[in-house]
Amino acid sequence: METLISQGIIDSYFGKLTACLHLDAAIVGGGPSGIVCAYYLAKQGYRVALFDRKLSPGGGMWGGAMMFNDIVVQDEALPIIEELGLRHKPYREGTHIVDSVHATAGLLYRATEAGATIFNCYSVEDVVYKQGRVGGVVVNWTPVLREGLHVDPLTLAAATVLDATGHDCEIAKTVARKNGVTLNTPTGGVIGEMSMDAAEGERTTIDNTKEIYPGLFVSGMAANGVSGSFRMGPIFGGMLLSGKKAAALMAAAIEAQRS
Ligand code: 48F
Repeated sequence: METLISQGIIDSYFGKLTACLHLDAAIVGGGPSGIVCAYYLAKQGYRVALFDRKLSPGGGMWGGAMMFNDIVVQDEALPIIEELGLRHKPYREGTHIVDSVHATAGLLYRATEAGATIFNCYSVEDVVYKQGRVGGVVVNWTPVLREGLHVDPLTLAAATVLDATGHDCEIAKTVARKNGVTLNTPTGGVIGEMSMDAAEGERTTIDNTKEIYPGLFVSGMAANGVSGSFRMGPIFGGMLLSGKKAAALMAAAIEAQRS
């Protein structure tokens, strides 16, 4: 029995990993924008994997605000909340309250049910960069990086890569720093986020969701971070709408590469 259990996990896990060696979309970061993007792409039949460095993907959504585990979403994002089947209750002035644990678990469930594969405990430490295009992700175990062990990574190819790493915009920073390239941002580099303006931050998160370098897209707080826009705190409509917009942009880019 003991080795049967082990064999089952080994067979299944390496089958899953092998199936992800050539992806349509590699999503870096399992916060709300990344998970929603994974859901919409997987639902359309694209081969999608999401990588999160933590044991429990979900990013900044689990904890609500200061660990008060509720979040706020606005009317504009309600169609996504309803499509995903998340419970919500109306609040005031066009806003709604969603239990943050229910919402995060629900997003993860719906993305995987749609066909996205989630790899937890994976840190994306670099990208594949060829002929002026981002074409995959370079991954390693989070514990390897935390321990500072000198262990080489694995590489997975992807037609599109999403930086959904939140406030730190890690992938955009890595691409700019290592390759000396100009990004599609107001300065050509990663500007870094501004202080709190919830309404403006929500609006610009969606505007800033775009392809910032051939093959590399940004969503969520990373989108505002690269373009130097405001943070917004525990209101999540912009994150959900950003993930949906990223999925549409990436689907178009995948189709363009296929034709
Ligand atoms: O920050 P995060 O939740 O991303 P998001 O989708 O949402 C932002 C909101 O949660 C909130 C906010 C708006 O209301 O301001 O902060 O922009 O999640 C980012 C995820 O990326 C993972 C990290 O563990 C987190 O779960 N991550 C970051 N860098 C890497 C990574 C990396 N290099 N490799 C793998 N995962």
